[in-house]
Amino acid sequence: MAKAAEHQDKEHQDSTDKGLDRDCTTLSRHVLQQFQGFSAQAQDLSALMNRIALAGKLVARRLSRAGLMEGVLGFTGEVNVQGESVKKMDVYANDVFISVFKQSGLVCRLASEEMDQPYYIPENCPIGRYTLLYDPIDGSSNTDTNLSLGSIFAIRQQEGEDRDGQAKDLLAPGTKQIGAGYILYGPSTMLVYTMGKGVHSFTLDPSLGEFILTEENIKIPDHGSVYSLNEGNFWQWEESVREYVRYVHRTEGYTARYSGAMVSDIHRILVQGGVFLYPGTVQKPEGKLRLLYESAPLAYVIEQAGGRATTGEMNILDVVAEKLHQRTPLIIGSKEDVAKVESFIQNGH
Ligand code: P6P
Repeated sequence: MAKAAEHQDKEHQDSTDKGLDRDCTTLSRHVLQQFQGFSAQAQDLSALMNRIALAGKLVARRLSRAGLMEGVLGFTGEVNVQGESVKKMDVYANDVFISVFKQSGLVCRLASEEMDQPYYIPENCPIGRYTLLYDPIDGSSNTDTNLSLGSIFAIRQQEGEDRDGQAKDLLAPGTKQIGAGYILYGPSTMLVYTMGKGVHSFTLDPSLGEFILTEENIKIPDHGSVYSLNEGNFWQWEESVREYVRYVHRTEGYTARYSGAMVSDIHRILVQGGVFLYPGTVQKPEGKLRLLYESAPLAYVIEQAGGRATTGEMNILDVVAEKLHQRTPLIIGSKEDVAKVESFIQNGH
C-alpha cells in the first residue's frame, strides 16, 4: 500500500509541478529562455514583450466591454493616412501602444498604421534604441460586430541617427526585424511571437493577468486545405490569380475561409495549414496590405514556423520599402500552397 501511495504521491507531485511550471512560464520568462541568459539585450527584449502584452490586455479588456460602454464602437469621422475611415477602437489601441512604452526606457520610436509620421519618445532615446512598428487593430471592420481582431507588431533596432525624423532606417528589409508577432482577440486572447528562435503561442489567463505558454516551436503544415482571400475582388485581379481560384474551385480538398481580419485567418493557417492571399489588383498592383507593420511581421512568424511569404515575385522579408506606409501584395502560408499560387502567377497557369 505504502508503495502505491508513494507512487501516487509522486505522480501527483509530477503533475502539480508540470501544472505549476506551465502557469509560471509567462511571456517575459520565455523570452529570457530564448536568449539563454540574462544579458542586457535579453532583459530589454523580455521587458519590451511584457509591455506589448500589457497593450494586448488593455485592448482585450476594452473589446470585451465594447458593447457595454459609450464611445468605444463606431467611427471617429476621421480618415487616416491610408485614406481609411478610422474606428474609435483604432485610435484607442494606437494610444495604448504609445502609453505602455512611455517611461519604459525601451522604445524610442513607434511607427503605426494610424500615424503619418513615427511617434518619438525622446526620454527613451539615449537608452531604448528599439523601434516598434505596429498595426494597433487589424481587421477593424470586425470591431462593431464582435468578431475576431488582431494587433500586429515588429521590433527593430534603430540603425544610425534619425536626425530628420523620417526614420529612414525603418525602410530596411524584413530580415532586419529582431522580433515580430501578433495578438489575436478571439474567444481567448492569444499572443504569438518569434525572436528568430521559433514561433511560440501564449494564452491570456484573465485570472492571473498573464499570458501563459500554450505551444512552443509551432510548425505550420507543409500543406493545408484552407485558401483565404476575398473573392469579392475576383474581377479586380490579374487573370493568373483568377486561374488559381478556378483551380481551387474545381479541385477536391480545398475549403474557403475568410474572416476580414488577417491575423485571425493567418493564425488558422499557422495551425492547420493553407494559404492566405491579398493580391494586387489591376488598378492597385501594390495591393492593400502594408509592408512594414503588417506583412513583414507576419512573414517573419510564418517563415520561422516553416512556411513562406511572398509578393508573388519575391520574398516579403527581402523587400526594401521606399516609404513607411508602403503597401504590398501578400501570399503567405504553407510552403506547398504558396508555391502553388506562385506557379499560377509566375507561369500564368
Ligand atoms: P477586404 C483589415 O482591414 C485588413 O487589413 C486585413 O486584416 C484583412 O484581411 C483585409 O484588410 C480585409 O480587406 O478588402 O477583404 O475587406
